[in-house]
Amino acid sequence: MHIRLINPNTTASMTDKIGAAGRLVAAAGTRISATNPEAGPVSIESHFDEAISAVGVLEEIRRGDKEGVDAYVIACFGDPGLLAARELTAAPVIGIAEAAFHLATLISTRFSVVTTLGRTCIIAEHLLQNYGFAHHCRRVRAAEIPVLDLEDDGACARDRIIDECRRAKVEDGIGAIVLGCGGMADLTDEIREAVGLPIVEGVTAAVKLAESLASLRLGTSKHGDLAFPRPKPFSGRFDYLGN
Ligand code: 2AL
Repeated sequence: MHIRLINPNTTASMTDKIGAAGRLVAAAGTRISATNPEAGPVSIESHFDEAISAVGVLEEIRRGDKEGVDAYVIACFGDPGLLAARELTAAPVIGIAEAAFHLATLISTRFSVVTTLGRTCIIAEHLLQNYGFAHHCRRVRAAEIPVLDLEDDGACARDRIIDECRRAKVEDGIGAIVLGCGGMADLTDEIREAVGLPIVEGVTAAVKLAESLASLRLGTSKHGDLAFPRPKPFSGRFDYLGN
């Protein structure tokens, strides 16, 4: 089974980290590969970044299908391009936010999310509402770190995340915390030990869900709205997408 982790931003060190986190939890016999788009934002921390990154995600899905990938993970906490990706492929596609929310509800009645910058909290809040998880989430919190601080060992990002998780544990009345960025994928064990709560991390959650779906031979439904897009010409620089 080949699972492709798509990091929607173009920072190669984060892509490598996401791949390594996936390999640590993958079953024997599961192949994990990690890619990122050739072009797009180096980090995703706004609606604009998300919109641009979605095109790169969809290009990676097209490439993966030509290579025979069995399941995909979109490894950014806004799940950019998720439904469009599902239209493009018959393989399962899992977003890390939806994966983490699902797993958090199986081990706690209430959870909080700890993400990067305050301005991105609304992205997670919209997803919670759209996915039907809003009642399970007490609060979306920000450690106020830019995403790329997670790539910089000297930036104390880990300590700020742990501080915010400790505040969530004391103030939110929760049983678990969801980490709100793909770049946090290597921090789960340290944060769990420092905070003393179950810490649900989306990349690893999504890998296990993708493995489950693929091994159950459950692919994205091609009946209804997730059917392949209707063939049509695309103009200008998107003409390669047309048929
Ligand atoms: C993210 C993420 O997971 N990757 C990225 O570049 N931005 N999300 C976030 N809330 O910071």
